[in-house]
Amino acid sequence: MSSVDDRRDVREGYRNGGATRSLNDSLEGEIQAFLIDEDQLYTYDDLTKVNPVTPATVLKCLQVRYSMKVFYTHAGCTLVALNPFQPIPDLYSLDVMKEYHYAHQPQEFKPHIFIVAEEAYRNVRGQLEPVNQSLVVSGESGAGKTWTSRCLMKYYATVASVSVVKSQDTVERIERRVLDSNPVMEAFGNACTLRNNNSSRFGKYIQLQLDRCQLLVGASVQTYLLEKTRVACQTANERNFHIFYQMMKGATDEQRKEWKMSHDQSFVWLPNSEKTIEEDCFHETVEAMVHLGINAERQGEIFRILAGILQLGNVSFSSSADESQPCHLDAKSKDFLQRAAELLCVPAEELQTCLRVRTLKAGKQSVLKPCSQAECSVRRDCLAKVIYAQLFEWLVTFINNSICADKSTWCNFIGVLDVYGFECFQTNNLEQLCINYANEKLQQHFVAHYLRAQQEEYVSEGLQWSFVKYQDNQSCLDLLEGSPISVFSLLNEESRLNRASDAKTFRVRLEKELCDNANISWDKFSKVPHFTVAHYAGKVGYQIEGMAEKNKDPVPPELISLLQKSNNQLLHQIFKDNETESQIKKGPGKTTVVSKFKNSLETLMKILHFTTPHYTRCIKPNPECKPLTFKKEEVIIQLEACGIVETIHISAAGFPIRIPFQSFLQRYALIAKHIKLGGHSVVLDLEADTCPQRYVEKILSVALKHRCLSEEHSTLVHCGRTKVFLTQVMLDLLEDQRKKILSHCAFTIQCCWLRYQ
Ligand code: AOV
Ligand code: MG
Repeated sequence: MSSVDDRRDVREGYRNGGATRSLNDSLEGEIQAFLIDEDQLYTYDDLTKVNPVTPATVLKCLQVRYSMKVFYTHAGCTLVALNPFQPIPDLYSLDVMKEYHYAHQPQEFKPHIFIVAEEAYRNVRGQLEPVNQSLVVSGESGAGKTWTSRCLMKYYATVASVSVVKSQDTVERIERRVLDSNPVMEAFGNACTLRNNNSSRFGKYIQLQLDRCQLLVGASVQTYLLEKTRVACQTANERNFHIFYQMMKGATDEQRKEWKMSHDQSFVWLPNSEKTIEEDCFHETVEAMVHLGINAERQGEIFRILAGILQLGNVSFSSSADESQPCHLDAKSKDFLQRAAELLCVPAEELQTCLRVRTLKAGKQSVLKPCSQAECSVRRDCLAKVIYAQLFEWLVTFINNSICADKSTWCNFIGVLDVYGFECFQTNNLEQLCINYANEKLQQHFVAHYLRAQQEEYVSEGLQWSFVKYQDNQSCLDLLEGSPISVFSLLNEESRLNRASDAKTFRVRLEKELCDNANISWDKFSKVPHFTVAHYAGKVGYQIEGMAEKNKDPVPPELISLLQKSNNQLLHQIFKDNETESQIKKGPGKTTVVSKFKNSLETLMKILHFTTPHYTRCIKPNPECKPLTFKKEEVIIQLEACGIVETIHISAAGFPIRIPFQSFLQRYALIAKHIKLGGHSVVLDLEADTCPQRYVEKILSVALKHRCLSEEHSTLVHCGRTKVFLTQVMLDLLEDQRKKILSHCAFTIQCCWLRYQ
């Protein structure tokens, strides 16, 4: 496994054309030049206020704030969240939630994830029409995405149900269920990795459904590609999914007996069980399952299936002397296999045969062929993976049925996206390729939605604007998913070929077909065939061996028919329709892992596109997950990778608020109308002139002339071709003026009315 230093070298090397940067040189120099008002640094709530904006100054500002235990900082339109790696008392308490929720201007409060939450909540109502919102939480593994997503969900579960109209009981149950979906999904879908003790091994987009009164009435979850390989194969120093350890540690004696899990029993698929982590809490998971409506009987079925998987992991095969005979099982393995069959409620004999003998179809005839030792192990692993993955899917469907509101009861949603973070290990395979591809897609969404769109709009609206350069990751995405030739298309082709995949030939093919793309490279002297992709967050080398097979993800039909015979009701139900499903889906290239993943991410991107996004960038301040430890080298890499400095530049120089001319006139024309010039009100003849831009300019110049706005303010607003571009300061000023005039009008009317009386 890679050491953290390995990883840093890889990533630094990438950004510096191969030379390892020393932070003590250039960067430190820049920081020194900036140290003048270090005392004040912690007060910069928004990095756009830091002057000058350079990677060094931004880094220093965050470091000082972190040392003062200030973990959130705005960076223009994004929020930067530094992981404290220790619980911070009262930071997320009910009182704090209320403070932000009831604030007139939450933005004036200290930066917090609740500002983002509240902004999205208020935005749902929209200025003209309600708009769905998406909260996109990104960052590398262990940066704090899942934690942040939980905070967001808790916030809405609290503030969106305070003024309850319906019976207290109904609402309490629904929020509770929505929140309870977290521990259950995390128990089954998270695991301890080298990067994070509670690493999400699946992606999740949860839509919180709001009714007309903006109350939380339900939710729906979409999950993305669970890393099911982990069930049967755990890399050194990593663990299997939490749920197995929770069972092992939390079971009662009776359950232990039922699940054939005695204290002294060790399981091959349960490595590092001596390590105790916070997430090992069986009781909490079971309680949450109960709240979600999973009854005791169903739970029993689930846990027996999981216990069966563990037994299966202890079965090992040894090759038989006679090749025409199936592999040999020693007495112990036979025992484990027997127990697995009992727990999975399938006939033991048939299980044995399925694992050791392949059925080849030749026309209408079937031929039985003994599997090699390696093939037997692959089939055993495959059985475990298919059971676990389908069980997870069943669980997600169950949760959705339990928390989803009827379509007629909700009208808008706030989506929270929490996917697995960027990963780079010493050995990376299809799992990492998919995870990093998902992160590339999100980065592209950010670049397209914010960096590029914002600048293009300035130009198209005719504003004076000097372009800020940013790292566009389109070419990396072209490399991975583009058409007609890309890593994915070649991989799919390789998976479709019905031959034992040859890693070396595949590598040569990649090299030949993709040599024009600068984002891919090869170390020709490396012993293991691999290719290296320059992702936006760093270079990652992917091992080719086994990739095409994993992408194909074949499940021997014998295994499915075996599971369909199970007397475990749940297992039977899960696999009942499996065959028909696979027949429907059949079609070239449609069923490979990357194709399915690509399609599901494309659907997600479409949803994100039609919502208003809010970005939170979680930063991991040190790779060891140590409390309150800030390592500049680690942070700077992440800041640069996600384009924080560019974001700040664009935000600082930009005008985040845009109001179409017509709306601007409707709202602010009264400012100019009510300014008295030489004792007379200014009359703006809005009907006579056809150019709305001129009216807007007139309003602004009148306001300026009459000192409602000062010269200095005039730089805070620009007229484009169709919209007025403003800074927040300018908007606040205009709103103040408007309010003053309206209250003055109200007062005048009241006086007139009294006089008239
Ligand atoms: P991730 O979701 O970004 O990684 P997590 O949200 O699981 O990372 O965070 C990792 C750990 O950091 C958590 O288990 C907490 O112990 C700690 N942590 C994060 N945020 C906070 C916070 N605001 N306050 C206190 N502790 C925090 V991955 O899922 O691996 O990409 O695939
Ligand atoms: Mg996570």
